[in-house]
Amino acid sequence: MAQVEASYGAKDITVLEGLDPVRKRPGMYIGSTGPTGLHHLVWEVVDNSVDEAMAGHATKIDVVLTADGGVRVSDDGRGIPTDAHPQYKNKSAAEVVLTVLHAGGKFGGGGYKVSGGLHGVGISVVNALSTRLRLEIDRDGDHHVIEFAKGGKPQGRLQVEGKAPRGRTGTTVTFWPDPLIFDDVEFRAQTIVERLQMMAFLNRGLEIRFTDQRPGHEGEPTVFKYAGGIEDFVRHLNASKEPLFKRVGYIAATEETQEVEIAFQWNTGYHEGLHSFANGIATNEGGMHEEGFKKALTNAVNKYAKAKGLLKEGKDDNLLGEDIREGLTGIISVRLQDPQFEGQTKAKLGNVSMRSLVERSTNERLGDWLEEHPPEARQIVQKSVQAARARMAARQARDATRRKSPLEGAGMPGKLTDCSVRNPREAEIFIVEGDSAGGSAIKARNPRNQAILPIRGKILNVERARIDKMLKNNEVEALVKAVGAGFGEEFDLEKIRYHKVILMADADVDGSHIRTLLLTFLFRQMKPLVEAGHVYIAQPPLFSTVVGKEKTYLKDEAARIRFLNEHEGRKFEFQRLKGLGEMDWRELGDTTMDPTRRTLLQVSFEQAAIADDVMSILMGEDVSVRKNFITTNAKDVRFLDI
Ligand code: 0RA
Repeated sequence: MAQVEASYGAKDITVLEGLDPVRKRPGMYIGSTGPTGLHHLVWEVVDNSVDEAMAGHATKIDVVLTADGGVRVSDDGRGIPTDAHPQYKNKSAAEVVLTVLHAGGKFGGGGYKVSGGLHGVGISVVNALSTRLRLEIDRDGDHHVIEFAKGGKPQGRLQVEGKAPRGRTGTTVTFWPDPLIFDDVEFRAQTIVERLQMMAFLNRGLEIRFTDQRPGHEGEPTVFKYAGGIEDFVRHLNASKEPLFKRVGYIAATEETQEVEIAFQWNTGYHEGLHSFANGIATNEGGMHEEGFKKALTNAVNKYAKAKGLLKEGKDDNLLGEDIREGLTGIISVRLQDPQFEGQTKAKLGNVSMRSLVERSTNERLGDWLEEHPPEARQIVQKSVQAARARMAARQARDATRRKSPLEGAGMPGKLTDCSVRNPREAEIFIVEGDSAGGSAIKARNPRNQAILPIRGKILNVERARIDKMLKNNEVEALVKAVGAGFGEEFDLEKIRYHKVILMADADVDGSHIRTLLLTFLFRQMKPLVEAGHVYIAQPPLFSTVVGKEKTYLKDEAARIRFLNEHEGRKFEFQRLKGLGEMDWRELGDTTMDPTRRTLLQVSFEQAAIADDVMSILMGEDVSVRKNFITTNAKDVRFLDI
């Protein structure tokens, strides 16, 4: 074979071992035999085609969930080599790739510059775990086909079955996962679509098409193709937010066998949204590429701000990385030979050489970018300065609170009517909307173990408010002090003064609003409290009616209907209770507070996780996104409105 640079054939495919172990211990190869492992098969096959695209030989990948439960992945690359393999005299290289563990271009020398790596267990693993696999290769003008039965047993040899369509080269793999191996062989279209979209973003210009042909799921093909690559990715991530400026920044650098590409844009929010990838694999634990970027970002922005006199001396002399990254949406994508994935979930890039490449190139190019885009640069600095000031103010506020109440139980807010019991396990606190309801609750409570904290009117919008502003709010400050365990990163679950924190508000719109705000605050600032199941929602009854001379309360519509059934033939007038204020204190105690008669709704962490998202949209600044969300997700939001 001629030694040209891209020459790569059967001889390069090295062989390590046979297929049997895969069926014996599937988990060792694909992680699990649950849904994650099942989808792993798809990633494995798609990754091979993406590698071919990354090497510059394929432009399109087509993924189909077939009507008969299979997955078909085709590409328009060079096609897996069909010539004889030197180590396996009468087998084609394609057969070897499909039947020998760890055989494939990735293990040879001159094949691809870079490859997925993490998922690179080889298509042979997919073959081993399928009941049937069909490989079709268009190459040298011929259409080659080979089929494998259960466990990857070849059914005959790779054969030419007619001509390839004119000029076409490429590989098509269709496989049917083995139901004896997997708990369930049903693929989830959304999981696949999301990942394909991510791959399309990370591989600028690559067209990835997905079609679901399963009965009952049939749909139009979804096509992902991004001429803007990771810049489009950033736009996509910021689409539901308000960008600080229109332009998406982009820097790229290549050095020998490694390259980096970064896209970034700030939004007006406060969350950091930095996502990094190595060879197209998400590195959720960060690593050297992220470290290099963060260091250089901090350095470049500080340098620019100082050079332009945008930092007031003495007041804000240094912006911290966290200040600068507030509201930053960024994608860091690196490609390198031999990526080292480390960390708990093998999602942290360990290659040290990446840190210096990313740091050097970011320092240089981000510096240039800031110089070339003065309005954007100024906005970035201004936002960072605000974040730095908020950070310092929050610290001062925290220190002040600590000085005032160094010991637990000391310095309780004036509005709190505390209980007498000292054991937090027995103690509960009702956060009550409105002073009048607060008054009733104080009368109705058991003073031994029930504390009351009235909260008045609208507390502020927690999602939009910064920590320093939030703490200055009297209602929030009272809540933090009463619970007694701090907030934010310093929240200490061990110190909570009540094991039940019960939100009690009206069943109307205002009540729902205050409940949502309080939940947002608790989710964001006292997460462990929610996680441990200490947060509850009181359920005041919705209806009352009179039977004889006695007033009866009914929890909800279902209870009202049950009541009517039980009193068949009689007529009742129901009063719809709007406010806690409409009940006298005895009624409030009997229906809503007395532990032997009330129903409390425990806020679960799953709800919390959803609510966290839900609320950032509900409370966020983008009205259209919010409206759209409420109309399309009314179901999920409902639980906040109990
Ligand atoms: C080994 C060598 C060559 C290509 C491939 C593997 C290859 C594998 C897959 C898997 C899915 N699609 C693929 N496309 C290509 C290079 C062959 C040459 O030098 O022409």
